[in-house]
Amino acid sequence: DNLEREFKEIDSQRTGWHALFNSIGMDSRNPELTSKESVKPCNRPLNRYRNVSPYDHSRIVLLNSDVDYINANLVEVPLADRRYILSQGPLENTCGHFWLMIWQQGTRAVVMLNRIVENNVPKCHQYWPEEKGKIKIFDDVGLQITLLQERGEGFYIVRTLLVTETSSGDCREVLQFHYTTWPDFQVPSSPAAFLSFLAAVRRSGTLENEVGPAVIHCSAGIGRSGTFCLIDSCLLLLEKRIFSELDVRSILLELRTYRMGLIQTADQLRFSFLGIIRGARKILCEDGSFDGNFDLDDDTDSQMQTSHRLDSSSSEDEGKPPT
Ligand code: PTR
Ligand code: PTR
Repeated sequence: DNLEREFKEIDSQRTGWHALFNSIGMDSRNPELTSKESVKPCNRPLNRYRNVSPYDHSRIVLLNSDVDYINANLVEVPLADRRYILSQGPLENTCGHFWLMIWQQGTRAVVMLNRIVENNVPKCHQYWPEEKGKIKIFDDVGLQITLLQERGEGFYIVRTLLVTETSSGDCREVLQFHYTTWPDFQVPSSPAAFLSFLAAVRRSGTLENEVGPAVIHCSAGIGRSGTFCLIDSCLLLLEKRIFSELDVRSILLELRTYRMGLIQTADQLRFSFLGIIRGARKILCEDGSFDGNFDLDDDTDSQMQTSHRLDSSSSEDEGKPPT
């Protein structure tokens, strides 16, 4: 309720969300945290965008491999008992590293929030086989990936992939939840759509602590991926009733100490509040018992609609993949 009051208050001010977003800091880099590995000459070609680097302290280190670097961080929310790996969308020369990370970290799901090509610009390399039964082989890391199953759910697709270590024959199934309708620097069509996607990921059990951290990625792995993690972790904190009042801003600042630039626009920040409020209503409904299902029946609360669009000042600035 406090959150809802805060939301309405910020919404009522013409520059409210931009002001809040700016107060959190447009400058995505935390000056106290280093990203020395990412700028080493050997690692530069492994970054999709030159202005998006993993902090050294939380970067994922690849083991037993010629290359130990990948543009990905472990992002933790200790109070919610949640961990995620946030990663850039793989480049052609980092797809093997991406799968090696998944294999070594015990990951059970990949949450992909972008499309391979957006506005005619490649945003991510096709890192999984496109046809059922087909295999993609990554000799550089000794892994092969098979597409076992693919199920369309309208605005997202769930794929079952099999990761096999070529040398031992050991294998593990990994689910990929692919949200196909969320343009970069923008927000999903509605909180209800996003929350039903989140509920599907949660139901699979792949975000739980008994398995390795899920890999969340978009193109840069900061804007859309940050929005996903902020909503999920804030809802989890509410479910666990850790706080009587939830301070979304400070949770975001905390998340940003693990990976830079999480949440890229004022509109994504507004959408996060919206998702948390809508999700929290479901959690805190009637008897207070939460069935783990965010599928919402009504999405018509006019004041909460996303039709209130911010004229986002951020123009699309595509970083070129390093050459
Ligand atoms: N160089 C790009 C920029 O700053 O515009 C990097 C970038 C690209 C940042 C996409 C964020 C992006 O969005 P997302 O993290 O949602 O893929
Ligand atoms: N050909 C690359 C480009 O698209 O700009 C060259 C390049 C990329 C050079 C990244 C340097 C880069 O890293 P940094 O910005 O850290 O110097």
